[in-house]
Amino acid sequence: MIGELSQLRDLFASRRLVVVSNRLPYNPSRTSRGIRYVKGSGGLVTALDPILRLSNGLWIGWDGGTGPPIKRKRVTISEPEGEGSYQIRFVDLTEKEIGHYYYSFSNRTLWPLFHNFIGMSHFNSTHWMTYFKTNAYFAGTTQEEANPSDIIWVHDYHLSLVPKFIRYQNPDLRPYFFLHTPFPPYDTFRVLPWCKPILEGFLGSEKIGFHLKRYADNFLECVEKILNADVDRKRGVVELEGRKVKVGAHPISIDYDAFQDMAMTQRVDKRVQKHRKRIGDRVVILGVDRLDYTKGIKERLLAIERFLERYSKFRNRVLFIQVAVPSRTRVEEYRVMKKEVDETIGRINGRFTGEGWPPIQYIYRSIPREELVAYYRLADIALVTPGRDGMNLIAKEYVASQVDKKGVLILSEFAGAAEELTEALLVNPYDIETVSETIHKAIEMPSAEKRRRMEGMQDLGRRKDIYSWVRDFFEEVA
Ligand code: GDG
Repeated sequence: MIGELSQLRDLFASRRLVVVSNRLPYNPSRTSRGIRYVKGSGGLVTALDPILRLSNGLWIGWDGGTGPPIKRKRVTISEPEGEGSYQIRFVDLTEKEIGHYYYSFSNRTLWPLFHNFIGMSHFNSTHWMTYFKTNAYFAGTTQEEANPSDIIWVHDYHLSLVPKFIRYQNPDLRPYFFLHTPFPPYDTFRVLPWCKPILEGFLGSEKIGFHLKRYADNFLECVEKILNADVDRKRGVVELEGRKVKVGAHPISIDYDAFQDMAMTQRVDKRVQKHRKRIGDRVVILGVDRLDYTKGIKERLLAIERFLERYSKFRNRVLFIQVAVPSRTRVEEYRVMKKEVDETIGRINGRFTGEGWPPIQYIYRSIPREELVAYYRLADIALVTPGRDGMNLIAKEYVASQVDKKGVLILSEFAGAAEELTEALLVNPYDIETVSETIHKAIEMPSAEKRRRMEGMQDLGRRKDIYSWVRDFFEEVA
């Protein structure tokens, strides 16, 4: 990692990094001592925060609208001291923009479609128009702030039109783009009435990154068939209007050392011991997700129920801890799903509590990173079973935090992470019977096999961390 960091330092010391994403990495919050900026907890923030600091960079985005209104356009983030600083630039959104651009077109049209949940996609031209205009607004703000010598990196499906708008507004600016979700197959993507302008939006970039080759191939097929553009699928190059756009696979990762180091601290150790005292020698199975229908939480609960039905000797011998972080609570599908999850947990706990413990402990909130790592270290089994997931960082964080190498990762074959974490027990999350059998297999697995599998995944995690992800993505940039 040291080598990678110094290479990144060289690159970004001469060229400022400007990140553009829907959400800013820090959210304003009112305290008795005035407004404080609180760091978000997502994977992208953890990844890019140190890199923005070393490049004295700029992050452009929306503050999420939950904190106090901010009158200033820009704020410098300089805490913690001694770790460099960077600026954040606010993009203010109106209620209508938040409703149409964010909650509707981004999260009720593109999100389900990109995850292959076509039936859940809503197609509404008013929402599309606001998405279009809001993307133009993000691009305008970027154009106001950036110089041709900057490296501009636009992120995710919310901002798919931004690269084209930036280039249109100022041809000297050369944006890069990364998509954090899957990119669906041609037959799914072509259902979108605005599939053409979305592809053209992506192609305003110098380079487009996806987690997997499969997603990049899907994209290239769509470009070829929908835009009739010149595509070299083997080299991953699109030729358009006399320009070449590179398209490639760059699986995102985590700050592996940071997770491992935290897992080894005394504070985490104490937390683990405290939990163990409470739980005794029960087998701990862990799920951690944003509460999202793509994450397969309902099916996972059914697999736990089936496991308890089939293997009665394990009743009162296992505890399933599900951490669910509230997400997109204004969207109807998310509210419906929350109700279903609540009811399913109630039913299973009612059915199997008997004289012993409720088998499911449900934590519906975001927990501090240290507590999360303690759960990762504690868990005998991590059940990471999304119905579809671009990558899934929880799987990688669990592996990094398993310093005792006693745990088993059960991973959905539909998570991008399954392509790298091949020593996990891979399952089809919709096959409830097999998932319940796999839980049993994980419990019975000999310690030597657990260790061997975990070490294999840890080797990979150490070699391919978040710093190598950024370095590889910008490999060709001088
Ligand atoms: C999108 C793609 C892709 C979660 N709960 C807590 C918490 N987290 C942090 C985890 C992790 C992140 O949130 C979740 O990352 P995922 O990758 O699992 O999922 P998405 O949010 O859907 O992310 C996904 C990712 O982008 C990156 O490209 O992998 O496929 O959908 O980092 O640590 N953090 C804290 N408390 C929690 O309760 N502190």
